[in-house]
Amino acid sequence: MSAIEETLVLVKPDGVQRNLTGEVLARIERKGYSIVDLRMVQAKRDQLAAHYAEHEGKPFFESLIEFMSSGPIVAVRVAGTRCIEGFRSLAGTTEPTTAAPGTIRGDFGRAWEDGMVRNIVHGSDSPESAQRELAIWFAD
Ligand code: RTP
Ligand code: MG
Repeated sequence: MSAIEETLVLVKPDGVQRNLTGEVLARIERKGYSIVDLRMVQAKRDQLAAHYAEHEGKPFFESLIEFMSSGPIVAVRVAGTRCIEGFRSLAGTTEPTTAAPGTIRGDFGRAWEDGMVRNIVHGSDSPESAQRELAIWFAD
């Protein structure tokens, strides 16, 4: 039997700015996962650097941090059996142009002229990532 997991979902600045927060939350709830906690925050650089530590040094790292600081984000603590993998499936693949229709990124994301990947949501990719990331965004 699989244990109930928790995962971190972020509605990124593009998702908040386009009024897609409710859409993302509705999809989480319709899937059958629980929203356990939720907050809107203006991300600080040190939080983003910690959150995206695995990407430090990559060509897109600085622009990613800048994008993620460009407006408020919504951090969501989500619970459910196998919800880490389940939310990644709801989100779709990283690149929104080719993300499958029916997924959040496939339905609402697209390419932008500046080449920046704006893909509406983040979801933790493993139990270890989930615990590490939840501690960053729900620190107090
Ligand atoms: P996330 O962590 O945000 O849920 O996305 P992901 O697992 O699907 O993708 P990941 O490889 O972890 O990349 C993190 C975020 O960095 C931006 N990115 N830009 N080549 C690029 O310009 C590029 N590659 C990644 C995206 O915002 C991606 O979601
Ligand atoms: Mg990732």
